Amino acid sequence: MRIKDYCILPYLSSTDQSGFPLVARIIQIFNQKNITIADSQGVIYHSAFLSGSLKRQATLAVGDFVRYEKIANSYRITTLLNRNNQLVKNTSAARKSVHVKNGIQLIAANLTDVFVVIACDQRFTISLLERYLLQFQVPNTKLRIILTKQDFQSDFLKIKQLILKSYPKLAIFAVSIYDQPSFAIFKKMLSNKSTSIFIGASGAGKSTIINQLAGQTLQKVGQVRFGDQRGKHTTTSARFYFINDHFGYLIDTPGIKEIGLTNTAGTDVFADIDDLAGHCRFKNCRHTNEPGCAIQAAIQTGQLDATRFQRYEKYRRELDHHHKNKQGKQQ
Ligand SMILES: Nc1nc2c(ncn2[C@@H]2O[C@H](COP(=O)(O)OP(=O)(O)O)[C@@H](O)[C@H]2O)c(=O)[nH]1
Ligand SMILES: [Mg+2]
Ligand SMILES: [Zn+2]
Repeated sequence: MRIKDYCILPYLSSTDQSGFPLVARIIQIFNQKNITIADSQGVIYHSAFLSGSLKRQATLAVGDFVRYEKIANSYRITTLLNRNNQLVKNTSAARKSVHVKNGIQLIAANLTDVFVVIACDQRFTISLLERYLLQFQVPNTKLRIILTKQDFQSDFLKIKQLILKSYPKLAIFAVSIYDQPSFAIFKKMLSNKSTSIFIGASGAGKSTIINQLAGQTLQKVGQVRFGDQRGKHTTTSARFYFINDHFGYLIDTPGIKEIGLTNTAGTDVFADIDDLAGHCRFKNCRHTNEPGCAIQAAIQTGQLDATRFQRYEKYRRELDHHHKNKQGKQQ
């Protein structure tokens, strides 16, 4: 059987850092002095802490690769290694913690798969979906939409129709606890190389999915999932799980309330609109009533939905506002 290496070994060989044996992965963060890390042999160390300079310089997250050293009976994290990617969200600028800096909350790093979990019994809007797609499509990951509670049949059909109307090419997967085989879709999507994150509102069914995946294999191989044994039922910070090689590493997260946009690089949600804008007669077209505006023309012919374009403009203003604020703070 393969050892649980927390994807440290492939990371080291891809970044040519094999000369540094004391590399670990962050698997849970309670605070700066209480961080759980795992090494490439699968050994877990509790209560690791950040070095003074790391405390000042960096925000850290679950999934980060770090260097550490042993000090007496403790482990000091000394260096944050380069990230392949990171998943972040906007948060109150007043907050400060090991995950938060300048109003940006770091949720997790070094991911391969992002699962946006949306429940059919909760309020759904296309704008909510678009925010997920814009904010959480991070580089080098695959983003997928999971509709949970498919047993709420009429809501499920309504939501699915709504999504496909605006985004006919989007892959949507549906699960229900009353339909055990529905969870088999994850077997095809996950692998022993994956580090997957589940994000969505509180009550969306994120923890249920992870429990379902664990349940199936727990019965078969009797493996126990790890984590602190304090028996908290609700997830208060992002948390790593290993169930078996099939599923790689899974990260459960607390419920997201609002998705403020900070960064939409790498997303193609509005590629069609960007493309149209490139065909306007004037480079600085504001797409209102300028002659030769390709966007207004597309709205006239019904090719582009006017309300979708309004939302696009709203997201753009929000992003501009965020970047201006951020620049202001850095000066
Ligand atoms: N009807 C129904 N309820 C579900 C389903 N999946 C989860 N739930 C329920 O939804 C509630 C929230 O689930 P949970 O996994 O804790 O959500 P989380 O906050 O996203 O982790 C729990 O009471 C679950 O039993 C489902 O497929 N159908
Ligand atoms: Mg949960
Ligand atoms: Zn235009």
